Amino acid sequence: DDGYRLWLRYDQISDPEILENYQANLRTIAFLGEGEIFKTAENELLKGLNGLLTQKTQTVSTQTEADIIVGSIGEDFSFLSTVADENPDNKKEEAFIIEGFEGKTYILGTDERGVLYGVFHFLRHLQLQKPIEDIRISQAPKLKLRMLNHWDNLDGTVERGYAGFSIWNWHQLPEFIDKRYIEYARANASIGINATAVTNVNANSLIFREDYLEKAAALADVFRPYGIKLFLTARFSSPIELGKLATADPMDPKVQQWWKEKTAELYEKIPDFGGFLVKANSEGQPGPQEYGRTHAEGANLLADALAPFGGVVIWRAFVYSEEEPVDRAKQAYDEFMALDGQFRENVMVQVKNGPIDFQPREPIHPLFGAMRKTPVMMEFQVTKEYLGQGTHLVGLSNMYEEILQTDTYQFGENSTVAKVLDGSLTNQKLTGMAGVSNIGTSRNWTGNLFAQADWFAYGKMAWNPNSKSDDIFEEWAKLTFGHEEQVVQTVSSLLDRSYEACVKYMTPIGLHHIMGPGHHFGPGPWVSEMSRADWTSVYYHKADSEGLGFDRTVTGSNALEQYHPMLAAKYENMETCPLPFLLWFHHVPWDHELSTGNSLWMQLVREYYEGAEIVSHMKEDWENLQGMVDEERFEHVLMHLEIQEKEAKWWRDACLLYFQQFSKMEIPADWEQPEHDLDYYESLTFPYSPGIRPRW
Ligand code: BDP
Repeated sequence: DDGYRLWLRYDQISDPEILENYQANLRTIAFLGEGEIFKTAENELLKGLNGLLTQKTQTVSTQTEADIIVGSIGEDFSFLSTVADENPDNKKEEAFIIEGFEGKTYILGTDERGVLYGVFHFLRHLQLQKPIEDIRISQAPKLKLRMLNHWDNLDGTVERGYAGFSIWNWHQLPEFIDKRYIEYARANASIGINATAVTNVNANSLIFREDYLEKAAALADVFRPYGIKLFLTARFSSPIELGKLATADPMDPKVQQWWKEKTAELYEKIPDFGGFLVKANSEGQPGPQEYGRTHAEGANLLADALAPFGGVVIWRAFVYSEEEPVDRAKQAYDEFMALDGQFRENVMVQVKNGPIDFQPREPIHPLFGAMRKTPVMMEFQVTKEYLGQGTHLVGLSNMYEEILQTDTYQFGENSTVAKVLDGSLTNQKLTGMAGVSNIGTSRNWTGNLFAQADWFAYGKMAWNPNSKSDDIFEEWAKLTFGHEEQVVQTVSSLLDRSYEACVKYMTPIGLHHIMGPGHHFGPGPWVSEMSRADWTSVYYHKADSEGLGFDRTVTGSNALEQYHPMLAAKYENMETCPLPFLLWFHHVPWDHELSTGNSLWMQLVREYYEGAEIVSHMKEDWENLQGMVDEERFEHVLMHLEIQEKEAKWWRDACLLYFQQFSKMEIPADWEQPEHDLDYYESLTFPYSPGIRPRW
């Protein structure tokens, strides 16, 4: 089994009794609706049932003849409790209900997308072998825009992609439609994703040339029947590069006109185009600041061009200033808080989960809940730039959950990030989440098979940011590997333990940004020479003979003041700051005794060892599944776990040897000692590490 089918494996239901019950009760369907997306729902349901029940499901024209009725939520069905109970969710866009009533199963949506999501949910319900008699499900997405961001370049490479090349074959589009585009849309729709930005945020203006717009339009045509809207990244200097104008100044009427015309051309080709995703004045990308204009002025330029067509601008808050800041963690807040209230109504600000950059663990970004007049959207990583890239098994769902459930306190207690995102606290009309895609040309889509779980989990969290990781793990395990108990248990537990393990063997106790330079592969706490100080490791860990960690309290950069005082209070005291964030906020003496009773040095040593040890246990647990998982997937995962075990030790040994130079303290002599000396680790180079950022 090569994993190509993802979680959509419609093999025959394995439990014979359940199969018999489904076969007897799900023989005929009445489809009461029409439209392109409704048609997709029809095809998907038939395809899924035919596979799961290994029988030919019949389409019938009347409700009386039907076992399953697929249609719209409305008065005709007021006899169903899910329709009658005045649940406000039942009226929201994209909502669905599934209910069993007098021997029939009803799958109804508020709109076509709702029907499609209901159908996929029902198929999953069957895959999970749950009873259908008293089924009663009512769901609506909590966020409106649930999108993937592909960092895919037009030349076919993927920035920070570890699953091969881009699945978009720009060269052969628009004529050649790879079957994968359809499978991609299907997989996304099955977990509720309804938007995708197919080009890299480090953008190329070529995408706006007429022939490339035709190519993009061909993709949009594939996605439309699956309810997915296409977005493109907009390079701010496009009016110069493509339009041959002398400037891209947002206040210049010619520039404004250029964007208006380009946008109109786009909508002619893609009538349901979603809008622009923009990275500006960050890591060399052009932006409004070059003309003395603000991010808001830049975003509004594009927003005005999109407004007549209903499009939105997603403006990223991941910014770098020209001068190097005292604390990089403060930058986005400093720049964007001042602009709150200045953005047009159709602008969303997209904020990474933490203030630095997708580190293994970060506290929440201070903009969540603080920026109130602007819809703030989450940007999570699904790819694993700093989390083991393509090789390590690291279930990101626990990280998503940790961030989403963190209390911002911005509107009193229990103002979690999840609530900020769903707009309920600030009455936002636009809400959303973006995930940086981990998909590529690998046969199994994500390179590492277990990375499929991150794509799946991301979709679930975007649909409902209050989803529970444990449920997601178990569900993914069953959908992907079947129902055998030990398999389900092991797969779920690997996913569950892996995130904490990775944080421990890479960046325990709040360390961050200590990876290899450029490619970001492997440990590099010694990195000190880069074109910017805030790209080095020493800038972040600040190891010296006294201690370790970045003081972000009042005695240091005071980044803490960007948080609500109640949240800041949790972090501000070295004695009470939770250990996972200790070195993020404090410079702690090596011999300082922590709440665990260990000195900082010993805690660091313990955590690095513990992280590596968990990986060894994970590998052993997987080995015990031999014979219970097909050989191809078994070997695939095992080989990756072997690499991970080796690399976890590499991280541990390299980091501890490096920090030991400052602490001058010992690793207990009876513990496994580092295999090599520090010089060896520092001398390693990785010229062809995958996923590297190409020059733009
Ligand atoms: C960093 C990546 C870089 C991206 C950047 C971004 O190293 O490749 O371009 O984020 O998000 O994590 O724009």
